[in-house]
Formats: sequence, structure tokens, C-alpha cells
Amino acid sequence: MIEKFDGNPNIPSVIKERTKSPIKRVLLINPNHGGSEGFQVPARTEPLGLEYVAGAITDIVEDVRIHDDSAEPGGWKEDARQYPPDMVGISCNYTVAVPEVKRLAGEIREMLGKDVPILDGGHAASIKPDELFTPDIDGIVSGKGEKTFRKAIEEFAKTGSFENVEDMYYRNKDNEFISNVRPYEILEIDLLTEFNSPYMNGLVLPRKDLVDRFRDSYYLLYYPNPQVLRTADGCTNRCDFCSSHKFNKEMYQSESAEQTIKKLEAIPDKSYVMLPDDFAFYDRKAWNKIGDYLIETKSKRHLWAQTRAKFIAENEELIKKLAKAGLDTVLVGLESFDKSHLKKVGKGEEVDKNIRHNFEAMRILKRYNIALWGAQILFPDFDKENFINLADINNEMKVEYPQYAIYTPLHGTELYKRELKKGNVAIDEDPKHFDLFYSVLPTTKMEKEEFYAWRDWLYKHTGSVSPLKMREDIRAGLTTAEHIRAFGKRQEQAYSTERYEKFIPAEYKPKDYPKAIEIFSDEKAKTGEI
Ligand code: B12
Ligand code: SF4
Repeated sequence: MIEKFDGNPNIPSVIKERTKSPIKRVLLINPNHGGSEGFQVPARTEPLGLEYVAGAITDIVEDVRIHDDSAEPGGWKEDARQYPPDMVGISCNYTVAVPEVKRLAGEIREMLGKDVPILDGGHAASIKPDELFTPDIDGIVSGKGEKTFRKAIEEFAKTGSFENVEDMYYRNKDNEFISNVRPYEILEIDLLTEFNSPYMNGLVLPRKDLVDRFRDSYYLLYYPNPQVLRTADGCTNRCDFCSSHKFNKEMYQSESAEQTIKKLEAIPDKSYVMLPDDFAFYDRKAWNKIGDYLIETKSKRHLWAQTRAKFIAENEELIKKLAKAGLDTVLVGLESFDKSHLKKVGKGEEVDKNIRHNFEAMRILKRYNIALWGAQILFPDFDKENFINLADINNEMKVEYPQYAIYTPLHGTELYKRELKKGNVAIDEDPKHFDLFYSVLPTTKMEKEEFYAWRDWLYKHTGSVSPLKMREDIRAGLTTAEHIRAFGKRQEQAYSTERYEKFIPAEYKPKDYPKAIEIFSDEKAKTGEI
């Protein structure tokens, strides 16, 4: 049946086949995250989840596109004009992005009309779908999207409905959202970890080519154009402030060394490669092989990864090999150096061990010249002394990239449940405040603005990446002085705030802890000093 396009009359009208015809063109959109300025300082990386979803449907549609709205806001309209999609999928990994996803869905509906279904998926959409039960969204894919989105396309093409698609919330004829999501089922403990997982090995490779047009706007710290390569899904830890292990149904699955090597081979040498795995290198055997491959082929790729302090402390030989293979920076959840605060995040009996592991991991990383991205928590009961002590430890230990996240009961976490049980009606539920840069819980020792001022102070006065390393990175072709300055500027913009001026006493303002990044300042660039 041929039907006239019924979208916004201002947009050129398009004639297309409708109803019983298969879905031919799909547009996938990564939204602008909607987080605060601090959210943008460390990273903007490619939307790997959408690339996997695109890979999974490539053989059943004529055309699939990805538009990254965080790189090119509003640019999806041009894609939609040139290649009017039959279905649109929007990603929602972050709670902070929820308002933006709703706004985007409204705009898409207005432009394309109600016949083009709009689906949503991703971490935040799966953990708290009801936030997205709006008239402009027709369905939400829960959990990993590859299989479910494929099925959604096939079913909609056949029946015009999502009713038979497992693991989806869909809208019925009465416009109510119905859940087809299978109940959360936790496997036996010995089935929870699977190395060389057939599921992971069997995934269609992500369509990285679809985001090539946005690559110039991606960055990780001061490295331009990072390449994201996932090797494992899930985590064996159960931190009570994290929903990641829940999303992965408490499972840990990693792909074979051969699969990772195949993906690495497709990434140009001298690339900065980010592993988004929650717990990298856990399959020691596989990573020994991958390390050997990188060393033997004299790879110039540099790797960024997240792993656990305990793992580093217990696997020095592997870390040494990986350093030789190009391991450059590691994100470790140090959480806290303070025992009473560590207990709060569910590390009760293990507190002493945790602190020991943190220090041991820091020593090992330094020994092999691997930079540390130390993720730490700012608790709402912090006073001035806590902030000052934290700065001292970070500067003493020369943590290259400290990250200070405010203690936040993210949706779907044990911490959130606990806060609700405590009757904490004071949780600020504004989704825009769930980027760990706001305190959604009341701060108890100082007003929130003052608390944020001290957080800004921490960022301004810590961070120890050395100029030597920056020069080496420039020489290795991984970055340029311009990108280093851009990183410095993002930091300055985010943390040189009015509240910093207002609340931080003069004696704390002098630059006690000069940052290497300043060596790459605009003035020095002009005078040719760098
Ligand atoms: C890598 C990562 C980062 C990186 C890079 C982020 C970036 N912006 O580029 C870094 C370390 C910088 C980072 C920072 C932060 N992160 Co982060 N991050 C991740 C992590 C570990 C992996 C994401 C990933 O690449 N996964 C691999 C891909 C393949 O999977 P995926 O994206 O989930 O996609 C699949 C499904 O979700 C689904 N899907 C996704 N989109 C769509 C769309 C459609 C239409 C469909 C059908 C399906 C679908 O299908 C995909 C394929 O299976 C996740 C945790 C996790 N394991 O998911 C946290 C996570 C997303 N981050 C989180 C947070 C809170 C942050 C921070 C705000 C705070 C922090 N952690 O300190 C900062 C923000 C800074 C910033 N600028 O982004 C939270 C979000 C929770 C929430 N409710 O908002 C998560 C879930 C971790 C957690 N602790 O719970 N992060
Ligand atoms: S915070 Fe990190 S270590 Fe803890 S459960 Fe989440 S992913 Fe695992």
C-alpha cells in the first residue's frame, strides 16, 4: 500500500511503502547526554552499543545509519530527510539523558509522523523504563539489544506490533505500556563466569564504519579519536552503588583471545584503544595471549582499561606484560581511602584488605609506568577536612587522573533500595541530577553549593599527569599539544566556577599543586616553548 507521508508539512513530503512492507531503513541515534559540564571533561566516545545493534540487523534491512547527536546536535534531521527511516532507535544509557531522549522522540515524531515507530534501549532505559513511557515512544528494548531489536523489526514488519517480542515494553492499542520482559533470573554461581563465551564470540562485529563521520569529535582525556573495543561484559563484583552488574544479570562473559585479536587487527596502529569492559583482563590466559600478540607484532596501539585494584595487586606479572604491550591508563574504583566511608559502600568486612589492595595496585601501576584514573567517591557527609585530606592523598600518590563522583543512589542499585527503605524521601529525583556531579542526597556538613565548590577545588588542585608523558605521547603520534590544551580548557571551564570563587577561602586558592597541563598552555604554544 502506498500512503502519503503524514509528518510535519514543513519537511519535504516523502512517498513510501507502508504497513505490511518490511522495515527497510533504520536510523539509530545516540542522544546528546544532557549531563553537566563536568560530565564532558573526560570523554566523548563512539556509541558502541548502537554499533552492535546496527551489526545485528545489517542483513535484514536495506540501510542502517547511526547519527551521534552528542557530536552533531540536530544532524539526524538531515539523515531523516535523505533516507527517511521506517524505524528509529534511540539509545539511553544514562539517566541524565532521559529528558533529552524524550525531547528527541517528540521532535522525531513531529518530523516523521506516527507511522514510524520509535524504540528506545540502553542501560538507563532498561533499569527504569517507566521514565520513558511517553506517547512518542512506542517500545523499549530491555537489556542487550542485538537479538531483541532484530526481532522487533521482523515482528513489526509482519504484524505491525511488538506484542510477540520478548524483553520489550511495548504500547498496546489502548496506548498502555505492556511488559514482555522476562523475569530477572540469576544463574547458579558457577555458571556466572564464562570465558571464551559462545555468546560473546557469536556476536556480529559492531558497525564501527557507521560512526566514522563523527570520529574527529571523539576524545578520551587528551587523546583524540579513541577506538572503543569491548572484550567482556559484566563484573564479578557487587558494589551496592552500581547497576552495571544487575544489567548483566550478575554474569561475566568474555570473548576469546582470537576474537579480540581479530578486532585489534582492524584498528589502525598508533590508535588509542579504550576497553569499556567493567572488569578488563579477568581471563588471564586470554590476556597473556593478547599481550604476546601485541608485543610480537610491535603494536603501537595504546590501551585504556578499567579493572579492579585486587586483580592488579594479585597479577603483577600480567600487568607487567600488558604494560610492555601498550597498556597506558587504567581506571580503578579506589572508592575511598577512609575506612568508615568504605563501610558505607558495602565493603564492610573487607575494608582493610580493600585499602591494602588500592595502595598495592597504585604501586604496581607506577612501577610499570601505567597512568591511574582513580575513581573516588565524595560522600554527602564530607566536610572541608575530608576534601583537603583527599587532595593530599591524591597528590602524594600522584594519581594522574583522579575522578570524584558524588555518592549517588543510581536507579536499580541496592543503595537506591536501601535509601528508600530508610524512608529517604529527600532523594532528588530529577534525572538531570544523576550524573554524579550533583548530590541527589542531602549534604549534611555544608550547603550543596559549597560542597560543589570544594569538589571543583579538588579537580583544580589534583591530577598529576606528567609533562614528560605528554611529550612522549605527542612523539608517539597519539595526541598533539592542541588536544592537550583542549583537555585543559575543558577542565578549566568546568571547574573555574563562580561557586569556587565564592566559597573557597583565599588561602586555598593559590596553585599549590601545579598541573602539567599548564605547560601546554596557549601562551607557551605561542612563544614556541612546546
Ligand atoms: C565505558 C563507560 C564509561 C566511559 C565512557 C563513557 C562515554 N560517555 O563515552 C567513562 C569511563 C568515561 C564513563 C564515564 C561515566 N559513566 Co559510564 N559507563 C561505561 C560502561 C562501563 C560501558 C558502556 C559500554 O560501552 N558498554 C558496551 C556496549 C556494547 O553496551 P551498551 O552501550 O550497554 O549497549 C547495549 C545495550 O545497552 C543496548 N542498547 C544501547 N543503546 C540501545 C539503543 C537501542 C535502540 C536498542 C534497541 C538497544 C540499545 O544494546 C547494546 C548492545 O547489546 C557502562 C557500564 C556498562 N557495563 O554498561 C557505564 C555506565 C553507562 N556509566 C555510568 C555513569 C553514571 C557514568 C558517569 C556519569 C559517572 C561515573 N561513572 O563516574 C561518567 C560520565 C562521564 C561521561 N562523559 O560520559 C552508569 C550509568 C548509570 C545511569 N543510570 O545513568 C553506567 C551504567 C555504570 C554504572 N555505574 O552503573 N563511562
Ligand atoms: S562499580 Fe565497578 S567493580 Fe563495582 S560492581 Fe560496578 S562495575 Fe563492578
